[in-house]
Amino acid sequence: MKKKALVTGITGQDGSYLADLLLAKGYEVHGLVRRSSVVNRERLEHVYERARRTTKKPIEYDGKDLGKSTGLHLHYGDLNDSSSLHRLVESIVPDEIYHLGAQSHVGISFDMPVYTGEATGLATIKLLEAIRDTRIKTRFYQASSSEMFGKASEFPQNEKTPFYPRSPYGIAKVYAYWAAVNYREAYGIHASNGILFNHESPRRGSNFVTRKVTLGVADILAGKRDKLYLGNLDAKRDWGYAPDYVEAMWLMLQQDKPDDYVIATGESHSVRELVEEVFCLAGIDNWKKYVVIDDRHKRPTEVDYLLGDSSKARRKLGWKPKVKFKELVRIMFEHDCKTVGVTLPKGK
Ligand code: NAP
Ligand code: F7E
Repeated sequence: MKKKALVTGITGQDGSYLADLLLAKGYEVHGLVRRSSVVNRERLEHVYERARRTTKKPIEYDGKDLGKSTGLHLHYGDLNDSSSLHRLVESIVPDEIYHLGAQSHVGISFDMPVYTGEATGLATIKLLEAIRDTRIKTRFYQASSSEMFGKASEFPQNEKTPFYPRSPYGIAKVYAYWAAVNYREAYGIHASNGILFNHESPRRGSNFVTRKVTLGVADILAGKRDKLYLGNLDAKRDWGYAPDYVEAMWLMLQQDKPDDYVIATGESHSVRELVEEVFCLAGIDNWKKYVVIDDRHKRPTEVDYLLGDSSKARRKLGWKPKVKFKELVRIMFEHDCKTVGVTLPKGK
């Protein structure tokens, strides 16, 4: 029998890569999608396209079930609607639940703190309650974040580093982290936290800094704009590649015992280094001519420096990152140049 997985946040960066991975492994994949006025399935478009090619039939684009032809089933629901979560858990009876859905933008969480608390924090307990109430035997993955370390007290950060969140997003993730630990201890639920450091890709949302820079510089190369507005260039992050990181999520749920794992590259770079790297690939020497510091992109409290120690995951899961900073930046920038129709300068 095919294994069944339920993925929240399937339309997001990680959800779409995880869907690719699970479909390739032969899973029946169920995704929770929320209603919006425009049907938003861009990151899953290649799955639809494959189904169109193999069935040679047009696929109705109503954003719903494509199950038979793709193995991918989409269900309407919302993280803030516990009845929809309960119903899905009860009707699908998934072997594995990957809870990736969240209001995931740290800067925006200062503008929407209550909503972020509900969608990023409380929703985890709603899903765990659905598992507890239905008594199904499943394995649960919580998308925890390096933002929980925030104003970190030690470098690099590992599973034992104390949390000091610096945003409503970070606070909500700490709540969700402890919810997963508590339901594991109180009810014996197989719940694991992946404490993932920043991970990026060509599917990254355009208002996260890596994608904003690769898209922005591609636009500059194409002559579509001449300025890039950014906030704090001094912040340092441990940036990895999203497809590598979803593999770690899957590995966590294949373990007999649930546990918590840091997933990171072990390399940290500043936003300034990111900017320099992308402008260098574009063959533009004087990046300062194009970059404008805009206070609107600064946060009331910043996370200055993150660096992850993923030795536990390397040891116990056999996981390690395949793509590091320079290659990641190149993958993203090449993709964005292609999209706007420019080629990288010779020798780059
Ligand atoms: P993302 O691209 O922003 O995707 C978030 C997903 O959550 C989207 O599918 C979004 O749906 C869905 N969602 C948001 N609010 C919802 C609601 N109320 N009801 C139902 N669905 C909702 O985030 P990501 O980068 O893939 O990250 C995945 C998870 O890992 C998130 O929990 C994030 O906080 C966490 N995380 C990310 C990183 C990272 O560096 N990427 C690191 C650590 C942890 P729409 O498409 O409809 O908006
Ligand atoms: O910011 C600085 C900003 O928004 C990175 C999420 O996936 O990773 C992500 O959170 C840094 C910050 O990611 C701009 O101040 C400068 O210091 O790309 P970001 P994030 O806040 O680290 C963690 C692990 C998650 O869990 C989150 O879900 O870059 N920065 N100028 C800027 N950031 C943005 N967005 N835009 C700027 O113009």
